Amino acid sequence: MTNQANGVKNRALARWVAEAAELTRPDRIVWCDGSEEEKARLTREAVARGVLIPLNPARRPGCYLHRSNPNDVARSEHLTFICTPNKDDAGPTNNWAAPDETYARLRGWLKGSMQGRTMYVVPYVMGPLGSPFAKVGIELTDSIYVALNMRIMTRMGRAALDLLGDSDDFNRGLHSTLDLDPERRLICHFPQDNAVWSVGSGYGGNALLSKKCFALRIASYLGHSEGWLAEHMLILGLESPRGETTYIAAAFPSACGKTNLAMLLPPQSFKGWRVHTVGDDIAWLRIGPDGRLWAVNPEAGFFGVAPGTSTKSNANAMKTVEHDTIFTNVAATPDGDVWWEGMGTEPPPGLVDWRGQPWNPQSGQPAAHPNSRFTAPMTNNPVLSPKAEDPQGVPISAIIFGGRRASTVPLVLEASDWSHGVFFGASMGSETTAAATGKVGVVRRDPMAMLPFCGYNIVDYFVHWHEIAGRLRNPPKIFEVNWFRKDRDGAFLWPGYSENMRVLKWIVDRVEGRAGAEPTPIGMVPRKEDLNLAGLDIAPDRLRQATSIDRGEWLSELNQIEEYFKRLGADSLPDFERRIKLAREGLEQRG
Ligand code: SAT
Ligand code: MN
Repeated sequence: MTNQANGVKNRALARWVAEAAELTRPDRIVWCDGSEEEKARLTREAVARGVLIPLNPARRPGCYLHRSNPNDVARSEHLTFICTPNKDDAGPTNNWAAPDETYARLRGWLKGSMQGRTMYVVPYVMGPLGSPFAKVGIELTDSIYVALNMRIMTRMGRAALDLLGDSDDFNRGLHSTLDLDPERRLICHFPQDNAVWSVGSGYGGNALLSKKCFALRIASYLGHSEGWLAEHMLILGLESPRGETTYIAAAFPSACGKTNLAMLLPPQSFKGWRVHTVGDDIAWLRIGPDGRLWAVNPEAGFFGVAPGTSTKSNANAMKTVEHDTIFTNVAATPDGDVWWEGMGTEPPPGLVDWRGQPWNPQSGQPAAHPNSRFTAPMTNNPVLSPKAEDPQGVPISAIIFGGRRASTVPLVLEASDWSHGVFFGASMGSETTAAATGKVGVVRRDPMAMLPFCGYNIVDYFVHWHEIAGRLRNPPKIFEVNWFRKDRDGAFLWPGYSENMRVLKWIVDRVEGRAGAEPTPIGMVPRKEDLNLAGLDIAPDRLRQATSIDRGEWLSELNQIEEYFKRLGADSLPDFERRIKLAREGLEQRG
């Protein structure tokens, strides 16, 4: 076995890599340094092995296509485990397994699993370099695709080893694709050890251990004990024509438009308004010395959903993926470009589908997988915030919770205070999407969009959210949004995309105390005159439907929320009980 661990002085790291190699028996160990030379070398090798297919450099310079195993196209939540000594520490929303048994079982699977393969040692930093938020992870992986994606998604290489120094405080990620057999696929988290072992999958959140595994599940656990929050939130800066920027963090479940909102282009009538992206998926939030909530995006790239991304839905994402991007499971055109459903162009003849088969438009099958993705460096984004690399992060003035709901939830609601906002987040629901394996389109409760990502007991997580308030001197206002409400015929009531700017503007105006609102038993809603609707062609009746609170729908929603909290064991949280009671009383009085 060759091992280029030259000059690696960190003994804890060297020892751990040696242990993992002893178990998995790779032919070679390659320590990634993050250099351009290394990127070129790994890319050449991935191309030679058919892992990456080069795209036409005239159309997509520096871009590659990867086709995953068709059985491995989304996160596998049923195979994702939190392994804590006590089952109760994982709580009612997580799959739990005992740490010792799980290590033993995985060791059995991993024995010799890297024979004939290379083990890549991928050191990375989450959070801006020099930031008090920054944390180091090391992923050991036998997937060259993972190593190349990690290079885009994180600050990968030398910088991480430099930051680590001789400390043993780093996330230990061990990843092997084995033979991609779903019967031997498990994604296991050991919060007490700051470790993740993931086997049998090479896809996205299952395999890029920096992302959901470390930056959300493990980090939420660390945040709980250290007094901060790791959240499934985009971060954006909204700059007014006067040059004042307000920062907003927003939680939505996977594949509900977080990337689109984070890169939003305001409509024509909003002259001088600009959105800047700080992050599109994950936020680490801490209370600053000024008593405000400060946020960084721990990632350095975007792992965005391709289908539905178009010049209309997200012109900035289309620019972001013009170069130096890895596409996964999209369709390929005969001239070496990419295509997906909802790209806004007709499928060209001769298209090859995500499986690598000639695509037949009559087949009724999509050409790109619904969860096909692009991995692009955040610096490709034309509206990247100048604060994206700021070690201190950005001060958050508003938090948004959002889901995909065909009915009931209005376009936007404002909470009366922080704890009311925690109730919004804890009770939110969304229709399921293709981002996780399972049935698509059924409403499931997804507290704070963290259901698959909270690495500890969700009831403790709610309490942690409540307790944060006690230390905030200037808490952000909290809102709930729903861009996806439909009329009786199933048509969307609100145009969405760029027009969501109108809702963001109202939110900023509410933060500044400039806009009006109407109280309802559920929360504050904007009246027609409170929203800037200039240049928007929407029938007053449709706007009314989009923003209305239906008594019957909400009485039944509150029953469902109450039942859900009971199932979690969160019904005894005094504030939740009070919120439900107040909302019910208000609705009954409305008659
Ligand atoms: O596959 S990922 O978990 O990285 C994407 C997502 O589901 O948000
Ligand atoms: Mn996500």
